[in-house]
Amino acid sequence: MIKKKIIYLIAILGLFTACHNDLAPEAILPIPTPEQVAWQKLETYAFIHFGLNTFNDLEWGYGDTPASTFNPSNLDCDQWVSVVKASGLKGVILTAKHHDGFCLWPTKTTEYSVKNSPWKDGKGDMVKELSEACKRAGLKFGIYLSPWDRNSEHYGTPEYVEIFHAQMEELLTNYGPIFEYWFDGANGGDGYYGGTNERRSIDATTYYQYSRARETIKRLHPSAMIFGGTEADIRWIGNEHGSAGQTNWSPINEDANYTQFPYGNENGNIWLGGECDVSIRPGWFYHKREDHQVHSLAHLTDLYYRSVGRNATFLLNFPVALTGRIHPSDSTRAVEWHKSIQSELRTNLLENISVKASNERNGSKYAVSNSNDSDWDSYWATNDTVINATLTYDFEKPTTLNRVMIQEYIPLGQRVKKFSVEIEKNGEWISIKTTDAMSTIGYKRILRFQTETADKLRINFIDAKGALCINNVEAFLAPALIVEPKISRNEKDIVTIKAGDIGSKIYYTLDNSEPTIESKLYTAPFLFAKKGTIKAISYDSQFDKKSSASVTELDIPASSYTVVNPTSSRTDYLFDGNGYTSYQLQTPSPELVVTLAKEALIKGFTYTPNQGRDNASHISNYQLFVDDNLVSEGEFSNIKNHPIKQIINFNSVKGKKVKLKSIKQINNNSRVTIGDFSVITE
Ligand code: FUL
Repeated sequence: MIKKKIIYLIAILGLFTACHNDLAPEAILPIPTPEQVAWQKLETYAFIHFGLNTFNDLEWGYGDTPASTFNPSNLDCDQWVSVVKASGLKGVILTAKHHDGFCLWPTKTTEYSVKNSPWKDGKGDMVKELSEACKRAGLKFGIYLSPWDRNSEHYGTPEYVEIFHAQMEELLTNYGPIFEYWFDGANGGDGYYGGTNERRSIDATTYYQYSRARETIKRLHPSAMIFGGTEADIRWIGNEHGSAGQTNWSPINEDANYTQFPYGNENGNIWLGGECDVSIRPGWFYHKREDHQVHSLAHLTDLYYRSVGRNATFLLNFPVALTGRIHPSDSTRAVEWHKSIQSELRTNLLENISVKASNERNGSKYAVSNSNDSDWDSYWATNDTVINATLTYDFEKPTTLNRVMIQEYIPLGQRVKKFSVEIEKNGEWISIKTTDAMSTIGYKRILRFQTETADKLRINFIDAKGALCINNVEAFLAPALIVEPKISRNEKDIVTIKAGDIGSKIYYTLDNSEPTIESKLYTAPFLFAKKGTIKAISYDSQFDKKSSASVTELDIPASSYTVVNPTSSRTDYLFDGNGYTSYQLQTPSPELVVTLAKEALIKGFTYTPNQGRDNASHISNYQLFVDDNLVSEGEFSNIKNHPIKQIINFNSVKGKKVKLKSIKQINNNSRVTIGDFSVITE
């Protein structure tokens, strides 16, 4: 009798568990809103930086150049849109107003806009032109409106806040659906401000009234994602080079600081997916001098894996040129990049392959076959208590692969903390060889590893915050992509060229011609103690493939400089072609004084900030003297968030003695460092 009762109880319990497990796994908080999920699925979209800065050759205009300077000769938003589309990007965000305050639409709030420019006799509206071009092409449209306004006389007062909100209202009511609204965090302080030319500081957390801004945006565009400000839907990834942390949680704590942005937080209390922004060239705005510095195909492809492949989105910027069109070098590269990714991830080797799971949640809805069907909304799940399990894919014949993509079903939260990938080869299981961390997954994780031929593929989910919910696993064989070489010249004027891949050969030219495999073969470092341009390619004979060319313009040799002040043998760090080795200047009057071996026509200089992790000691405002005459002064705009080599040009002057003086460092830091320094000569 007792036995019967026990059997009955077990049966009831079994039924209960079965029914219970038929239910979807419980969400693990925080979870994304449906709009945040839809945004993440866009994966890649474009930025356009265009405005007065373009015509002033600046990154951050001061707000003092007349609106009449804005004069694109051949503006064509359809050309931008066709480049964006051909690059596989799903939308465009336009800098409707950058920090200089110049508005690309005929706003009622200020005279500082296209309406006072010669473009279309002041009758043009670029926000309208681009939003309509996007509609025609089926692309999404987004707005960047800089809160900081270096032109407005009212900046810093309550009046400006009203102007700022009125600008937002105009942009949100007149230009159709907005998918993303971008508030920039930069607040540099000094500006023109109606001619007062002074420093104005505000508390960005309260001054701009971001809750009110959020209400307006969501009232008019409920599904728009807000970037920046105090009430955002998505988060900046913490750098401007387009790369997320190896571990990247979408959850993060509300009060997180910038250092946590690349990684998020396993126990974060809000869901804020990461967005990786990067320009296709060093600067955000167009500068002719960067025409040969468009990022290489290999670099951009790498960034795709470091952003989308690490649970973030990728925002790729096009600095529109003075004509009003995207430069051909940028458009060609962006389309090549899209094709390269398509070819790397073309054929899913796991499609319809037999797969077994070590655990399957009760109920047919969560079957393991959901992990490699083509339906995003179906997923494989484990029972509630099972947080580690394996998936094994059995190839029918030996299959060669070097990429694995895994996706979690994020509407139920991000769960996986640790996993590993193995392949079975001749009956033996071995781990794949990769430098990628196998920690978080989130919306999408793509691992790159050494090419292997396998009979089976196994994914071990080792630790998670709850039952596993995996909606997609794919594998690919990406063709080899040859990485361009790195060229550098040291303090002894010795040039070294390093290949990006083991096994590639390097060919180079010194006469500005394009290198081919007929050019000079690089075998060892060589002396190059003169001004000139070195171009080099890597070539892999195994695949008969070459990289894009690296181009390095070298000015007068390091041996032509004598450092007069400071006197230290370590000042050779300033000329060693390596921004990671830096020299610290002495305060309170931080300056570098050099003399050249002979008089030269000097037309500019370059300052490479320390490329190491210490970014607090960069010069933000400088003066440059030639033979004791002040020839240039100004700011290194955006150096804090984007510490790239700064190139300053001026009208050429003859001289021999050059002094670079730091007037101010970022955050008023007392330390001053220089990674590299060089003059630019005629
Ligand atoms: C930064 C700005 O200061 C840059 O100029 C650029 O617009 C970039 C996207 O954001 O914070």
